[in-house]
Amino acid sequence: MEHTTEHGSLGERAARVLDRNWTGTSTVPSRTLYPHQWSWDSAFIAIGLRHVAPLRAQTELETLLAAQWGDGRVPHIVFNPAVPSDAYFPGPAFWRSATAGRGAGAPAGVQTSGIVQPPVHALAAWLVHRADPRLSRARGFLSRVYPALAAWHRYLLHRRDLGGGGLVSVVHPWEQGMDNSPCWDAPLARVSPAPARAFRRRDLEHGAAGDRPTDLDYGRYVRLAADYRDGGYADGPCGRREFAVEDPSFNALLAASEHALAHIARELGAAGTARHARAERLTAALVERLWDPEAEMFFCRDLRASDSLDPRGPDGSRALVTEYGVSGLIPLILPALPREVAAALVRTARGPRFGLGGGVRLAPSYDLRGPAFDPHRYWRGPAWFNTNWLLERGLRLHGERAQAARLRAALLDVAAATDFAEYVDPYTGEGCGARGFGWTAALTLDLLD
Ligand code: 9YW
Repeated sequence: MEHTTEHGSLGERAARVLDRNWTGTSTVPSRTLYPHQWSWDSAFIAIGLRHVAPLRAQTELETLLAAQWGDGRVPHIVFNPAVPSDAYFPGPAFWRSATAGRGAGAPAGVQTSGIVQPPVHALAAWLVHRADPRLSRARGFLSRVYPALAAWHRYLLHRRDLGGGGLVSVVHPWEQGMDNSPCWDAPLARVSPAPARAFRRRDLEHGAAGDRPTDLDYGRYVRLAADYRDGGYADGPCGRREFAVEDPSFNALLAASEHALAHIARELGAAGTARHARAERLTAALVERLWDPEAEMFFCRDLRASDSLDPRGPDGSRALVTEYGVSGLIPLILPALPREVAAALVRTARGPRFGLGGGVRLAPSYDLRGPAFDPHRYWRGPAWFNTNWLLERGLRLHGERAQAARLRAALLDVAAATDFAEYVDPYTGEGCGARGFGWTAALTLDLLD
């Protein structure tokens, strides 16, 4: 399809979205729904911005990392002080980073949330550097971000290996980024929701209720976040969580970013070998702990479910949440994935649950045949651009060129037709949620390159 209209080429339109969403130091995901800086959004946005504004791409990541906490965590939201503090819930008054996060080293000069999001940043930093190495070297970009990225990974690997098996756990569904995925239904069912009168949702003023998480889910999100905050955002032995899940996508992105950190280290004159080895260990741990060879899928591991089970006994596998979320396909981005695992994952992606072999425009966020599938409700079915961009990369990496080319073409068509929607109906490509969405525009630019 020709991507030029009377409004300019698709690339120009995408660049205009990023211009409109730029605040001067970072890019908002959406002017209406999400008016602050979000962590993994910024990484994807930088990956696209590098093609049209490399300096802004570097600044995007530097702004985020300037809000890093003393313990190494990179917060999932950095609040823009110019935006009214009640524009988004939960806002700065809920998280109270400067006071509640003091023990964990929250910065004093900026307000942030206290949870994290997937570590796509080292991968983004490496790709941003490669887009304009001369500018990057002149500004000392990599040497400035490297220590922060290394501390971020250290935090995850040392403070968040709650299962002791070499993988990171998320302690809130928002940390993994796919907020209301059916993968969280079982682990969340144990959490008693905060009463509806205790908070006011602002998202429903900007998005259709049928496209958003339910009130019951929101009550549970608020409860979990408030408990974490009230415990001083502590992750140590005394910070035992009600919700702790090892997620395939989060850990795969960490491994991919660890490979990227190895490249960065080499560029800076150090050996990257130890980092590559760590990325390979993470890949091996993913396969050992989350891969189900019969199902040909990676699943989440619910650590609290395994508490009551003997992990060595036959029931240990019950701790796997056998819901087919798109998260379970994302390890395809890993170069060290065993060949038979990669081949099986491609079969699953092309099969009836995700439909890439035929039947959908883009891969859904959840099993087309699953009982909880809903083509419009956020992460319970709709297709998202960041996950499909990752799948396109994974397919290419593992030699599935024709499948990757089809997916790339579909992504560009759907982005163009929906004015860069936040997410879409996987069957029809009909746009849902916000328009002019940051990572949709950015990843379009990246695919056009
Ligand atoms: C919310 C900003 C964020 C994304 C998440 C997505 C959503 C925030 O928006 O969460 O209020 O639900 O689920 O992945 O980073 O785009």
